[in-house]
Amino acid sequence: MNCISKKQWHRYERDGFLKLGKLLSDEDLSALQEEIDAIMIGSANLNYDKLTMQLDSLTGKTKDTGAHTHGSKGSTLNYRKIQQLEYDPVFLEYLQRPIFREACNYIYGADQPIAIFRAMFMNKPAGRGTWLPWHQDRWPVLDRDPQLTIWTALDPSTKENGCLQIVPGSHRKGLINQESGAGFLTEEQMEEHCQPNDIVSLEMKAGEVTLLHNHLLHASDINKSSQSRRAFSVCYMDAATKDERDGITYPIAFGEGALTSDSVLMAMAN
Ligand SMILES: O=C(O)CCC(=O)C(=O)O
Repeated sequence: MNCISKKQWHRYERDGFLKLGKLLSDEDLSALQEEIDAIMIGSANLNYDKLTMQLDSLTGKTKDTGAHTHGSKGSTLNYRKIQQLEYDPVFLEYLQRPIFREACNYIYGADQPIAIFRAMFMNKPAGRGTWLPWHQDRWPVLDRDPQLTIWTALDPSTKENGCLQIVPGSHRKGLINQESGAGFLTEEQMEEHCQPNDIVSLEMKAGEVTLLHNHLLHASDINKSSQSRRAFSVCYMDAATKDERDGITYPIAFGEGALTSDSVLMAMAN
């Protein structure tokens, strides 16, 4: 039985996003919150060299964020971004939920092998955070564009603490910054495509999940509140996607060779 109806998919195709509501029980939400805090503090049972971790900026400006490289940058909750979270058994189990397989089946075709382009924690620490400019999720190193990101609020996500801002329907414009091939817009393109009347603040309760088309224009502000804005976002792609850089392959979420908690524990030990 499918969890996502045809009517919902119709809305997704029209708007470029679809709120699925609260998929995490309070217990499961606490488990993810505790795990990410343990990772930041340095007490998680992990090989930190498998993760890439970036500290938040002190100024709210992207240019002032720390290096986004492998390994811990110290025991603090002031991280901006942590990637390769598929190598954490708690996050792996979550991102392999059947409803996410169902979404991938719809987008990429039934039972198509699916890779994880990015399993990412994105944080706006209380009273801090960094402005993320308007962009589409697109990477010129890939031979085709991934289509689907699934974004889970680990805290209430509000205008005050830097929730996602989106331009509904903008995915239908295709790639806007053709010249650079990257997803970030120029000043002129922002002026043209992101007028205040076009923008919707995607507020969500903790534990709520939203599907995002990767070409949907989105941005997020700094956090002006005392509530952190933690989120987990996973970009799922067709496993046949090739990265033009030498030696870069992506782990499998669904299909033959998919990561398991055992394979992750082994990878962590090496
Ligand atoms: O969480 C955010 O503020 C933005 C995340 C984002 O750009 C993404 O998931 O692609």
